[in-house]
Amino acid sequence: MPVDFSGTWNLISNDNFEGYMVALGIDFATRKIAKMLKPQKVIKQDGDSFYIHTTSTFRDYLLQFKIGEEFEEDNKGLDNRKCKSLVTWENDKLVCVQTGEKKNRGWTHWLEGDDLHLELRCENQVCKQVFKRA
Ligand code: VLZ
Repeated sequence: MPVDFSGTWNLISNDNFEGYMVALGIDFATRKIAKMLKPQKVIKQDGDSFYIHTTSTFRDYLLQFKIGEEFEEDNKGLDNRKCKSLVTWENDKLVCVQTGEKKNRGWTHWLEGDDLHLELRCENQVCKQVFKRA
């Protein structure tokens, strides 16, 4: 049985989101707003199908994908750069590689105790987020 990420999750810590946003080329004004946000994630996991909806008072981002199937990601409302994304299992971690203009772009989700962890990567920047069940 694979890990089940399903649920509603609230952000409790957000380390170096600023560096990650700078690496993505997010402008100053947007960064000032975005770093104050406490986003919530709603994850629905059904076999190999995932729905990850990140919501905040400022912007929302919806991602839907199947494990092992590459898809076009538009990053709408984030940096708006299109990339080819592929999500796979690496043991109990969900690993996304986002191939495009930005080097070393991707993210990893995993569970640790009752917490949901997320590492966001772009170029030489790593943002580390932790979420608790709502
Ligand atoms: O998460 O890629 O769970 O997409 C932040 C919205 C969304 C706030 C960050 C507005 C998306 C920010 C992070 C304005 C610049 C992400 C994946 C893994 C799913």
